[in-house]
Amino acid sequence: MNEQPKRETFFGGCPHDCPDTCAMLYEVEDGQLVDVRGNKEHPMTRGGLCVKLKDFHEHHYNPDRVLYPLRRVGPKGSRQFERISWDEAITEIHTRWTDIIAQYGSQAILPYSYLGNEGLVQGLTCGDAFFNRLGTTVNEKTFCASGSSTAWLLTVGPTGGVDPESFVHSKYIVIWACNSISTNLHHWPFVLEAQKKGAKVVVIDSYRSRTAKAADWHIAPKPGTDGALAMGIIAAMIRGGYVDDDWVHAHTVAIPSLPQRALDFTPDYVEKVTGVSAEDVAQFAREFASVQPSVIRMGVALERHAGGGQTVRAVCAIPALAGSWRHVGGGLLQMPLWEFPIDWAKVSRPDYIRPCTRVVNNLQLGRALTGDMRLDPPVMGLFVYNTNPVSQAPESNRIVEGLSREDLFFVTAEHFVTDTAAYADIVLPATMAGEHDDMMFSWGHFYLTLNEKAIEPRGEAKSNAEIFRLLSKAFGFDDDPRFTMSDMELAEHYIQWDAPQMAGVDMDYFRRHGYFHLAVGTPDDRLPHADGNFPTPSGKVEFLVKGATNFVAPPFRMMYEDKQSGEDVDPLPGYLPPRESPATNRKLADQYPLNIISPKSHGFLNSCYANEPHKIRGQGEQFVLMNKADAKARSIRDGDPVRVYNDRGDFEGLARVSDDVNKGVIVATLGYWRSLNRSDGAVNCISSDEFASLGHAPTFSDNLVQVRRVN
Ligand SMILES: Nc1nc2c(c(=O)[nH]1)N[C@H]1C(S)=C(S)[C@@H](COP(=O)(O)OP(=O)(O)OC[C@H]3O[C@@H](n4cnc5c(=O)[nH]c(N)nc54)[C@H](O)[C@@H]3O)O[C@H]1N2
Ligand SMILES: Nc1nc2c(c(=O)[nH]1)N[C@H]1C(S)=C(S)[C@@H](COP(=O)(O)OP(=O)(O)OC[C@H]3O[C@@H](n4cnc5c(=O)[nH]c(N)nc54)[C@H](O)[C@@H]3O)O[C@H]1N2
Ligand code: SF4
Ligand SMILES: [Mo]
Repeated sequence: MNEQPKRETFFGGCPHDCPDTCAMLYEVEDGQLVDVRGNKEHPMTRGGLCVKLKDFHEHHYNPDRVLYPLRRVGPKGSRQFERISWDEAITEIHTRWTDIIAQYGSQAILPYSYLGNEGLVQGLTCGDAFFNRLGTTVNEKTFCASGSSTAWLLTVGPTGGVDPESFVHSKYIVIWACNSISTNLHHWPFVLEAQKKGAKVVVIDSYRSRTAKAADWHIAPKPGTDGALAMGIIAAMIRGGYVDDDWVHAHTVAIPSLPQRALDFTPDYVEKVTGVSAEDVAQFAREFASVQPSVIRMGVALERHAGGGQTVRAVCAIPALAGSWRHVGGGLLQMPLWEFPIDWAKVSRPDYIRPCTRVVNNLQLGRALTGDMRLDPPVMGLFVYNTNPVSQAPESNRIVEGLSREDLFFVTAEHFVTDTAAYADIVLPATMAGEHDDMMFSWGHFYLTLNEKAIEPRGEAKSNAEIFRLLSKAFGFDDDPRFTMSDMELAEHYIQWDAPQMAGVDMDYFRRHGYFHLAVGTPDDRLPHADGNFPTPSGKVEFLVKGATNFVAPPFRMMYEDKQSGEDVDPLPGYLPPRESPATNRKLADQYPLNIISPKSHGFLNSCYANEPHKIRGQGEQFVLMNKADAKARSIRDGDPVRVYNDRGDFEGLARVSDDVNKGVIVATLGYWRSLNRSDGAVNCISSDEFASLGHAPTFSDNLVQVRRVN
């Protein structure tokens, strides 16, 4: 008689660096993952997964996965590896690092990670405690949102802002530099519901994205000029008499200095800088103030130019001036992250950092490895996990040059031999989400989500946390119980269970329900700042901050030194122009006249899935979106192969000629693997590793290039 296969269901949370953090269910039959679906009961993510994750169970069985520890046998980058055992791998890492420490000191080792896995246990900072104890260089992790977070903390403090689910109550919704339909899909139904009830949806984006196409009104400022636009809106609100004076006087700091500065932003000047007409600016100011509740959802892309932080501060002023915080569904949504009661110090253990330890930022890996940073000691050992810098970090040609160094001992933990892992001396096989335990916070909603191990790891894959347990044991760190806790124990250890946001729930609650909406008010009644109560020093919105120095917000930098860079912050919000634009760098623009923006691909999650043929088919080959006039001037027709280049590098793609983008701007989306593109290049070959003004944020929208047809 045939026995029915045993079917079990486990709770999951999408592991990706995506604001949605979908609640999932793993379906397991006879130890095999047979399906992964969205959890229909989850109020925000409602049971649908995106195109990237719709076959997530099959992703676990991808035949290209790294399943065993590998040692390089060919030249760096040749992708020639031999299988070795875990014992051999850990012994070799221990021996090589011990030698490096003896010869150069422990700071010659550089850990390098990001949010490729977003879990508390397996994510961003899961190796920090180990590396801090070892005494390595500290890795500052500011790929994303550190500039806007710094601006946010300075202006409104660590508040979670508006609940994304409260948007159903909004009457005027502004989505600013965010392509929700691709990048924040599960927020979109809430926007649509409001729209159906009569709300106006405005998208402010430098090109006509999918989301801009679905909006009632698309405003298209030139890349990196949003600060001027925001200041222009503030000025128009003041000129038009639309400011909610009572609320502003009670709950903000800076009147009258802000109006004084704003009024310098004359309608003509703003129109000239941003390309947005003075009438549109005035209309926006009037509508945003008068149609309440009005709300702004800020996208990460707002920070990606020289003046990114200042831009975010200026945008933060708009709902305050309009009195939007008075209403449920009014105010600002940046990252709900700040409400999560997580003890980040327990995660990354800054107490182990030795005084005067140096810091290397993620965005400047190429400089660090090639010697341009003049590091003493040089980086001799590199450990990369949860990130794919050759694809995702700027100046990627310099990174490849650095990773090719014969004297660099490079270890990575990965799912695939990515364009970064191709250069590794040792590749360690990492588990996928269905194969390990974790707890997911979210930067797009207020739910904590449990991720249960549903199946045994394939091959010999181990979770990141397990890899760091093995390394801790090799280095004799297991005297600290933190280094021997299981993955689930770590999850429990990191949460501040007695915080009011947890409302008395415990781990058992998660085992029964899978997720929990933090006790921060419900979407129908959350009204955090109707009466001020901002978690700033004054308790008010701080348009004016005196004596602040530039800093990087935790968790991007784990409280190492709060105020490290020392430059003073401009006390008022304002407009700091892009470094690379025809208006600000004429000489560079003569050679490279086009501003490129490189937003997220609809069909990839950063560089994940960009190696799967069916996902590449869905997303389409690397394209370069350009305006008809720009194409014509270069004899480029739709579909032609083109090369995009500047002094930093080049890449090729197929031209897509369209009115969706204005003259002078081109768009090429991110994630494509350069090894799979038509030339050995992708967008980050041309992007700059200079920081933005606040929070050491990247400047991916602040790059000039030229384009020509490839024959
Ligand atoms: N499908 C998909 N979803 C993702 C990701 C992915 O790779 N793929 N990645 C995840 C991650 S890590 C993040 S951070 C989020 C990011 O999600 P978003 O915040 O939506 O970021 P982007 O898609 O990079 O850019 C959003 C929009 O900003 C526009 N933009 C760029 N520069 C400017 C500018 O200077 N001014 C204005 N007004 N608009 C500008 C772009 O044209 C783009 O349409 O998405 C997450 N979700
Ligand atoms: N030009 C340009 N560049 C950008 C951006 C842009 O808009 N434009 N966006 C920036 C932003 S917002 C971000 S967040 C970064 C993202 O950059 P990355 O964090 O580098 O993003 P991913 O491509 O997702 O890389 C994650 C890697 O980690 C691996 N991984 C996933 N889970 C695990 C795990 O559990 N263990 C281990 N060991 N490995 C795992 C995956 O296989 C993948 O190779 O890119 C930045 N780069
Ligand atoms: S990538 Fe984002 S939208 Fe897709 S399943 Fe994961 S959390 Fe949901
Ligand atoms: Mo990101």
